[in-house]
Amino acid sequence: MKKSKKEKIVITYGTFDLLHYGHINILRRAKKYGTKLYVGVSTDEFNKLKGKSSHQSYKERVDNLKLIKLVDLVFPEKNWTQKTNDIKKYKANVFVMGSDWEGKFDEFATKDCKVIYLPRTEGISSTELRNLKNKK
Ligand code: C2G
Repeated sequence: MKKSKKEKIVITYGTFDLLHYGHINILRRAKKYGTKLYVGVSTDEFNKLKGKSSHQSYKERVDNLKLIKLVDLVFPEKNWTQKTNDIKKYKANVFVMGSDWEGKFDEFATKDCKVIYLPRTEGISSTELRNLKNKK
């Protein structure tokens, strides 16, 4: 992908099930590290591999993210190893994840792309929201 010299690409990944303010918070803070924010969304198949279930389908999760103004591109996350290629392909400068992943993606840092972890937002999670729905 081409990018202008002034552009600084931030890349991040997640399931983003039942999109909530914890997700919005990390996307907002991530965007501050650059000019464009690219989001890799776990496909339903990859979620199974991760041992995660989601209430919403991949398409529903992607459609919600596309409505967020600060998100410039949404693409599928299909496996653990694609990050090396994504960073190259999208010319990412900063790779952001929440602190629940602290240290897990350090291997993807390059001379052009740093990996940073931002504190998770307390008191909200997709799991809690799924549980609330199931209790109804
Ligand atoms: N997050 C957060 N605060 C919360 C909940 C989530 O900051 N209360 C962050 C997570 O730390 C992550 C992003 O929001 O950076 C997306 O979270 P999930 O949808 O739970 O993503 P996950 O299933 O952990 O997928 O290869 C990486 C994975 O695909 C991450």
